[in-house]
Amino acid sequence: MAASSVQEILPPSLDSTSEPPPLFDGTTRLYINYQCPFAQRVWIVRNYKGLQDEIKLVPIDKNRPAWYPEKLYPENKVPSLEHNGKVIGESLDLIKYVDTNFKGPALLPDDPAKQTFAEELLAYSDTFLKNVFTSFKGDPIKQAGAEFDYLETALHKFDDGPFFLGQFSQVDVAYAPFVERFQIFFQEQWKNDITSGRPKLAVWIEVINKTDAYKPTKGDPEYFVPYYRKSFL
Ligand SMILES: N[C@@H](CCC(=O)N[C@@H](CS)C(=O)NCC(=O)O)C(=O)O
Repeated sequence: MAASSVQEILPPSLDSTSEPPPLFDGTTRLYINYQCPFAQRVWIVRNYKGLQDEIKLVPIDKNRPAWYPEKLYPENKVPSLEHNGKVIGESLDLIKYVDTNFKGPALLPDDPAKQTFAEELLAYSDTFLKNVFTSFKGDPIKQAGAEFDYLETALHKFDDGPFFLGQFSQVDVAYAPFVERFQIFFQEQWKNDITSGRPKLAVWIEVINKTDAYKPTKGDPEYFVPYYRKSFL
């Protein structure tokens, strides 16, 4: 059984009234918010590599404690990682950082062709997000549909497994938290099944949903559906 499948009791979120943990005491801490898909990326990497003991999860509420930007991360965003006396942010950088600097199974294959494709897909993820979110105010089925087609095509590239590079990798981690939300939101808002006519995407979502490292990280539709309606429609 993979280390990532060990069930973890999730700590409660810290809010504006909470005292800070003993910052820079040598503990490695991953600051997240349970509903943040960017933070979710790094949380999945941590789980997949079996780093539950090495990287302590520190969830913080939307109602942020003042010490978070003041003493830790002036950008005041999540995720951030406190490691070796430094604080690092930005989820795509952190996916790579945690994969490279900690023990556990690698999330990038050795195959150079797969590595090149990984860079391409990781670099595209911001554009993917921007295009899907901006489509909400336009023609979402058509405009976001083109983005889901991009994923479908990418999933056809390697046939030695159901993931973007065949095996589970940094690329799946980067896209999964968002596709999870888009699938539910498109169904709720426009009665549109984003997997319809996209068989590879359908299977990918199915296997992602069964991945132990991912399961405990899933977002809550009760939170993001109204948030998307308010913010992007
Ligand atoms: N580009 C950043 C985005 C992170 C981000 O926007 N996080 C949100 C929560 S999901 C946040 O902390 N927002 C607070 C703010 O922007 O003040 C990343 O990839 O890590």
